[in-house]
Amino acid sequence: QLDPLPPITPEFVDVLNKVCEQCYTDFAPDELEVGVREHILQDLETFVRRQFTGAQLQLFGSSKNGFGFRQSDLDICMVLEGQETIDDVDCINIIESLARLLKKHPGLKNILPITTAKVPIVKFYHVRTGLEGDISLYNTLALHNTHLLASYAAIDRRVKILCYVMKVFAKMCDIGDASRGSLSSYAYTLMVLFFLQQRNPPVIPVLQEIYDGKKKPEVLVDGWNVYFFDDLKALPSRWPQYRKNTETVGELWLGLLRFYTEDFDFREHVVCIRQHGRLTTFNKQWTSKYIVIEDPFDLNHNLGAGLSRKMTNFIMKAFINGRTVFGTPIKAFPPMYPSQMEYF
Ligand code: 3AT
Ligand code: MG
Repeated sequence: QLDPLPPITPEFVDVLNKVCEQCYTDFAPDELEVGVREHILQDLETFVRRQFTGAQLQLFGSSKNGFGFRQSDLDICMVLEGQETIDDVDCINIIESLARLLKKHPGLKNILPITTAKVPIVKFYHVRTGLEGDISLYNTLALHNTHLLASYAAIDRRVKILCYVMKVFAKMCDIGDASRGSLSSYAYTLMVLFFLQQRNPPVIPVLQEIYDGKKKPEVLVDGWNVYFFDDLKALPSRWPQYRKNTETVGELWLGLLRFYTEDFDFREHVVCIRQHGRLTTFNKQWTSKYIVIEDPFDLNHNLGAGLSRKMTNFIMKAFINGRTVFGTPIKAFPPMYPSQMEYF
């Protein structure tokens, strides 16, 4: 029941390219803002060490993966020096006492421990910058998936731009907030990366499938193999398809919307960035869900698991509308209103 799309003229590809580039320049933080985040982190670490000697704080998520917005939250992971892991009871206790400590920090407000979530956190609001943030403990896999996403972002400028466009699209269509029953930014980023790996010729490789010798190296974290090829300087000689794809971001963006509405069979296939070969919902025994996105490291984790049927339909409709809007030539898209910009 998809509308047929008219042929895409070179002029319209130009418009699409401009819209995509604009998304990136409007929303990407500059170096100053990156510095501010590091500064807040340092200050928090010093403060937390008053009570937790040997505490080490690290930024992850979009502050580090290359797809951050000016107003993105601060995702912080805390570990204690000399301690490898933590059990659930200790974790909740530390989160609660961390919350009590942070309440004494003059620069923070709205301290809220959340101990019932799968990953317990303390939420906070940083008054001077207006940034929100949360601290989790031993969220080691998240540090690794952040590094994986950052590596993909560093391979090709188009990766970065498309991930921004996707995040803006998701926020604008109201389909990008996992805490309200839709999908997280992380999930949408995985969808973009998967599309870029499946494109012919591919824009990016499958970094988890590049290694020396016959067997994939094993780097175990929480029982999962987090190995991936991260020597990006060596990539051109290790990946024969390097820079073979010469499409523009505009073509790729429309290509992505068409891929997820025309080609990809959600009922049967899994969005899976750790292997190039097809993975089916049947393989994973995840047939009861319509949107299935496998975490690249925690293979038991389906990022679409929390979606209701209604939300799934809502997300699919956003993609179908997106395909029509971005696939129908007009002279130019109207500029965004400042009030819409502030939304991010
Ligand atoms: P925003 O710019 O904040 O929207 P983000 O990439 O920082 O994008 P989140 O703040 O939602 O996304 O998440 C922070 C990081 O936590 C991103 C990823 O490393 C990890 N993460 C988030 N959701 C999941 C998930 N469902 N499974 C595994 N890791 C996750
Ligand atoms: Mg974040």
